Amino acid sequence: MQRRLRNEPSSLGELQSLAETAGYTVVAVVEQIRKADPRYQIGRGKVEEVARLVEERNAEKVIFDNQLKPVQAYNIAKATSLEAIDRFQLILEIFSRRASTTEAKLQIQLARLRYELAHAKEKVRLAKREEQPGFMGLGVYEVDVYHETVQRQVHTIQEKLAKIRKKRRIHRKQRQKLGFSSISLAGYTYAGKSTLFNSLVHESVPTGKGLFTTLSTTTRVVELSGKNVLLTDTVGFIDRLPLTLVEAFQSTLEETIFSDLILLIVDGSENFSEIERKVVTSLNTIQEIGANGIPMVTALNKTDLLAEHEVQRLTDMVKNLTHNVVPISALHGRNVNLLKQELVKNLANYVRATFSVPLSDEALSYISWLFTHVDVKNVKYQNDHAEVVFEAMPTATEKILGRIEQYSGTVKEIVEST
Ligand SMILES: Nc1nc2c(ncn2[C@@H]2O[C@H](COP(=O)(O)OP(=O)(O)OP(=O)(O)O)[C@@H](O)[C@H]2O)c(=O)[nH]1
Ligand SMILES: [Mg+2]
Repeated sequence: MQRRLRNEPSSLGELQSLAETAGYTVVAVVEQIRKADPRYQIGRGKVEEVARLVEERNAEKVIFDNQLKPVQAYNIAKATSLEAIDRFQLILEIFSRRASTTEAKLQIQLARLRYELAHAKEKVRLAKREEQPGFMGLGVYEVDVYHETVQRQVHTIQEKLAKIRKKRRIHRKQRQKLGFSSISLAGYTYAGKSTLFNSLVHESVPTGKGLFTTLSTTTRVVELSGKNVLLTDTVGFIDRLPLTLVEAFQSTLEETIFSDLILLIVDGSENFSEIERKVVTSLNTIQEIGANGIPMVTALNKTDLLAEHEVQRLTDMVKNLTHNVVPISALHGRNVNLLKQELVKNLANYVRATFSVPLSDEALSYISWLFTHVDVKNVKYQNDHAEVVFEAMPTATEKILGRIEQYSGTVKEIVEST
């Protein structure tokens, strides 16, 4: 069910995919063009029509594309004898069904509780009137007690998440120390991120079971022109995701925030207005999570579904929306090598640095540490000095050379490595 203004686009197609992904069979699709009604979201007459349809088709739930206020959900439940949920609750249902890692489960619980918290008082108040589907059992609570109960649960989950996040941060630091550069896949849900990930790292993370197949991150090493790079697959974006959910996924999305390059995947098999909407949503989400400013390469995916001349035309059109566009087919491996070249080109280059350091116990043990952590190219020992040549990412190089200066060493040369 969607209510919209005449100049607003229909999003019933996406709502239907979401509903099917959540395991529902869609028995009727209803649309109304009018202003929002405070009591029902849709008009009073439309509610009666929906109630008749519910009866006729044996429906089990009413799903709204529009956001429902508790009072609207309550009134619709009363009129149809069914629970009414909105798009956000539907997405939460999908996430809950699919979450497999502890972190993903906690993040979804957090999003659910925050949503609950925002509506708790009003929901309990309504449930005290007369219980309706979706409001069951709430009537026994005192308004403030329920609110506090939910708040306490939120705190507990936040604490658990903080622990997991700390671990993740330590891992990321370790990888940075190793001088690896990192690439994060990003893009609208169902664009083909996991398919591309699998093809680049020769793995088999799950793909394509409806929307939001991926909810946790996977990181693997991939070789690009002889360099080892870390590639991360992560959760997809979607239009109009409330900030509570984005925030709940903050730590999963942190992989994107801290990467050296973002590989944006765009589904090229849809019509251009859909492509544009999804690119814009993706770019906005990237900005929202604080990952703007990171170099970006765009893979225009699923070009196997297009005619050759369409591919070129579409590539040019997408170039107006985003950067460094390469048409590919992740499923058939088409142009994947070209994409790899584009990635290497846009990745901050490794630098080759040479330093000289007086031999001391500390310096020697640091040099041996370097051997296990970065690509050491050469070490020459001369009387009381060692001269070392190594390659690493610019940030790691900076840290290493800072350390060398503490051991009274000197930097001899830094060049971009080839
Ligand atoms: N024809 C075609 N289909 C593709 C291509 N790449 C991916 N797909 C299909 O698109 C669907 C979604 O692919 P996924 O890799 O799961 O997409 P995703 O971006 O990881 O999706 P989420 O994890 O849900 O965000 C699957 O059915 C894939 O088989 C392609 O190049 N061509
Ligand atoms: Mg995926």
